[in-house]
Amino acid sequence: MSKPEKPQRFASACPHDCPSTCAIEVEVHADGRVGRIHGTRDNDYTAGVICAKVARYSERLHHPDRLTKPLRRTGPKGSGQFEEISWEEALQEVSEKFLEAEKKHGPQTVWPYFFAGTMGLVQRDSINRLRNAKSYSGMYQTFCTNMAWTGYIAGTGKLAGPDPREMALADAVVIWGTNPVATQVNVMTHAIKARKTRKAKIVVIDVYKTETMKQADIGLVLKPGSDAALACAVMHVLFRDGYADRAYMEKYADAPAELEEHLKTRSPQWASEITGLSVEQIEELAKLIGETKKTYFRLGYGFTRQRNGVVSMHAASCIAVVGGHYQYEGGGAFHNNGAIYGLNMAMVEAHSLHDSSIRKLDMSQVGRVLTGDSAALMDGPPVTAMLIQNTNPVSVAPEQTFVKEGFAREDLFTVVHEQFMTETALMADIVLPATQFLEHDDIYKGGGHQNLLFGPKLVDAPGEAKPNLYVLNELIERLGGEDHEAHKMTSREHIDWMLKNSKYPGGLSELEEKRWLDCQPDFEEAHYINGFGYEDGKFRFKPDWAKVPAPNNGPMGPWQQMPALPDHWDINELPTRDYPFRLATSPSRSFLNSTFNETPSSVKKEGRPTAILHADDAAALGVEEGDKIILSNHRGEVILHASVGDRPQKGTLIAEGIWPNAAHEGGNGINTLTSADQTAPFGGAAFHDIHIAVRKA
Ligand SMILES: Nc1nc2c(c(=O)[nH]1)N[C@H]1C(S)=C(S)[C@@H](COP(=O)(O)OP(=O)(O)OC[C@H]3O[C@@H](n4cnc5c(=O)[nH]c(N)nc54)[C@H](O)[C@@H]3O)O[C@H]1N2
Ligand SMILES: Nc1nc2c(c(=O)[nH]1)N[C@H]1C(S)=C(S)[C@@H](COP(=O)(O)OP(=O)(O)OC[C@H]3O[C@@H](n4cnc5c(=O)[nH]c(N)nc54)[C@H](O)[C@@H]3O)O[C@H]1N2
Ligand code: SF4
Ligand SMILES: [Mo]
Repeated sequence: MSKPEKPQRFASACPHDCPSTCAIEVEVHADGRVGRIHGTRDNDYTAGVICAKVARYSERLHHPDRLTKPLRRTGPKGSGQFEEISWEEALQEVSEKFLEAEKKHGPQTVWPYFFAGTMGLVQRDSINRLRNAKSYSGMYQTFCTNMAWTGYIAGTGKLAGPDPREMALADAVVIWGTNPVATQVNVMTHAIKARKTRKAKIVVIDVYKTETMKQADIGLVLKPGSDAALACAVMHVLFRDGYADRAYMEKYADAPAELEEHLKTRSPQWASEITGLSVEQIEELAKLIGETKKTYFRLGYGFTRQRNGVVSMHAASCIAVVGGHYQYEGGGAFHNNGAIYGLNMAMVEAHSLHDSSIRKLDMSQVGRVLTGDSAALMDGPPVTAMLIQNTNPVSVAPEQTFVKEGFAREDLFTVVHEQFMTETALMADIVLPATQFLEHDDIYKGGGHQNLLFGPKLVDAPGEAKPNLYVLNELIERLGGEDHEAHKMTSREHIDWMLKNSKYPGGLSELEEKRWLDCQPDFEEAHYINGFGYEDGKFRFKPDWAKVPAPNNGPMGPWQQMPALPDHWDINELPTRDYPFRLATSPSRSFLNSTFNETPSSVKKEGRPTAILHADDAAALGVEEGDKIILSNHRGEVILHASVGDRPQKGTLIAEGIWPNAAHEGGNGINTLTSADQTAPFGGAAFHDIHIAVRKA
C-alpha cells in the first residue's frame, strides 16, 4: 500500500469580515481537496494563530449544500421551489428584468446591495462599478463601521494608530468593547505575550462576562451604553490625581482646560450610578491607566453599536491623550488601520462613471426601503429590482418584520449570488452560485493590523459556481452599461492596477512573491508625534460633529444634541415600564455574522438560540436554566432558551450570534428586535441598543 501523498501548502489570506485578516497556509491535496488551514507563522501579526472555524474550512468549502447551478424560482417566494437553469438563461433573464424595471421607474429603481461576506477588494467592491455604469441607486454602508470609525476619527482626525504589534510591548492592555477570543483572536496573542514577558495587566470592558474577560486581570461588566461615563470618570481621576500630562495636551490637544473644568463633576461616584460599576472598580482602573504610560487601548466595534456609540468611542480615545499615552511605544489608542493603505479603488469601482447626485439608500433600512417608507426611499422611486452579493439581509439586517415583508413582495425582482441557500437566497427569483475565496483571486487589507495580503485561486469551484467579478462584467455588458476599460479586466489585472496606481510600484508580482506587504507607518507617524490628523495637528476633545472627516452621507440622527465634550449622552433605547430590560446581540464564537451557521461543527458548538440573563432577574421572572423565554418589544417577539448566571448585570440580557430566523421557534430571529434608526452623526445600526420585555414561554 502506498502512503497517501502529503498535501502541498499554499499562502493565502482569510477573506472574512474580521479585523484579524489572518495570513494563512492552505493544505491542498493532489485530488484538489482542501485539508487543514494553518495560521502563517512568519507573519508577525498572525503569528501562527487562527480561529477554529477557519482552521476547519474544508468543511465549508466542500459542503454538500454548496450552490452549484443557477436557479429560477418556480413556486411562491420563499417556498424553496427552484429549477436549475443555465448561466446563459439566468443572465439573460436578469438583464431583461432589470431593463424592464429601469424602463418603468428609471435606473434608481435597481438597488445593487452588498456587504463584506468577502473582504476581497475586487470581489466585494466591483458591484459599485455596475452601479456607476448604470446609474443605479447607491448604497450607504451602515451595518458595521460607521459609528466606531466616526468616533475614533473625531479625536485623531485619521483612522490609524499605534502599531497593533506594540500591544506585546505594553504594560497594560485595555480591551474595550470587543470580544477578541471570539471576534479577532490575534489580539489575544499579543496581549498575552505582554503579560508573559512584561507582567502587563489585561483589562476587559464589556456588558457581560465574555471568554475574553475570563482571561483578564481586571474585568468590568457595565451597563450597555455607559462607556463614555466610565471614560469621563477615568479622565476625572487622571486630572484629579496628577496623572494628566498637561504639557502634552498643551502641544497636542484643542481644549484641555475646558475638558478639565467640564470633568470636575464627572467623578467616579457620578459614573458609578450610570455604569453600575462600583467606585472602587473605577478608581482601580483609573489608577492603573494613570500609572502605566505604556497602556495600549484596543477599542472595538461592540461598544459603538449604541445610539451614543460615537460619543463613547471618542471619549475612550480621549483618555490616551489626557494621560499622554500616545507618546510611548506600547501606548496609545488603536481602533483600525484603514487609513494607512491608500489603495486606489478608481478602476475597480469605475469612479469616473459615478454620479454623486444619485441617492444612497441606507442598507440598514432595507426593510423600510422595501416596504415603501418614503423617508427611507429618500422620496425617490420604489426599489423593484435588486442584485445581492456578499450579504444575507434576511438574517442580519435590523427590523426583520419589514425585511421579510419587503422581500416577499411579488413586484420585487431579486437576484441573489450566494455560496449557500441562505434565508435571503430563499426569497430570490434567481439564485446564482458563487465561488469561495480559495476558488478566485483577490487582495485583502487588514483593519486590525498593517498588512496587504494576496489570496490566489488555489482550487476549482464546484459545479458552475462563478466569482462576483464574472457576474458583474457579464451583466454590465448585457445591460448596456457605460463603457469603461475596467469591465474587461481580470481580478489579477485589477489587483495589479490598484497596487501600481497606489504607492506599491511592485504591483501584484511583488505582493504574490512576498505573500504580504507590511505597510506599517513609522513610530512618529503612527503615534502622531508630528501632530494628529487635523490640519492644525491637534487632537479634538471638542470635535465639530457635523464635520468629522469620516466616510459619511452628511449629518443625520439627532446630531445637534451631541455633547460638545466627552460626556454620558442619555439617548439610548432605555428601559421603560413596558420594556424594562436591555438586550445586546453580541457575536458568537463559532459563527461569523450569518456565516458558518450552515457548517455542522459550528452549529453543534453553538447549540441553540440562547439568551443569557442574571440569576436575580431569572428568579423574579420565574425562569430557570434552559427554559423557553420570549423577548419582545414594539418591533416583534423572539423565542430563545435561557442561560442563567452572573454574566451580565441585572437588567441586561445577551443573545449571542445571528441564528437564521428559521432556527428560532416561531420563525423570528434576533434582528426582529433590533432597530434601523439612524444614529448620530452619520448613521449606523445600534445592534446592541434594544429595550425589551421578557417572559417565560
Ligand atoms: N466569531 C465571530 N467573529 C466575528 C464576528 C462574529 O459574528 N463572530 N463578526 C465580525 C464582524 S462583522 C465584526 S464588525 C467584528 C466585530 O467585533 P467586535 O469589535 O468584537 O464587536 P462586536 O462583535 O459588535 O461586540 C464586541 C463586544 O461588545 C460588547 N458590547 C455590546 N454593547 C456594549 C457596550 O455598550 N459597552 C461595552 N463595553 N461593550 C459592549 C458585546 O457584548 C461584545 O462582547 O467581529 C468580526 N468577527
Ligand atoms: N443582531 C445583530 N445583527 C448584526 C450584527 C450584530 O452584532 N448583531 N452585526 C452586524 C455586522 S457588524 C455586520 S458586518 C453584518 C454582516 O452580515 P452579512 O453581511 O450577512 O455578513 P456575513 O454573514 O459575513 O456574509 C454574508 C454572506 O456573504 C456570502 N459570501 C461570502 N463570500 C462571497 C463571495 O465571494 N461572493 C458572494 N456572492 N457571496 C459571498 C456568504 O456566503 C454569506 O452568506 O451583520 C450585522 N448584523
Ligand atoms: S480570526 Fe478572523 S481573520 Fe483570522 S482566520 Fe478567523 S475569521 Fe479569519
Ligand atoms: Mo461587521
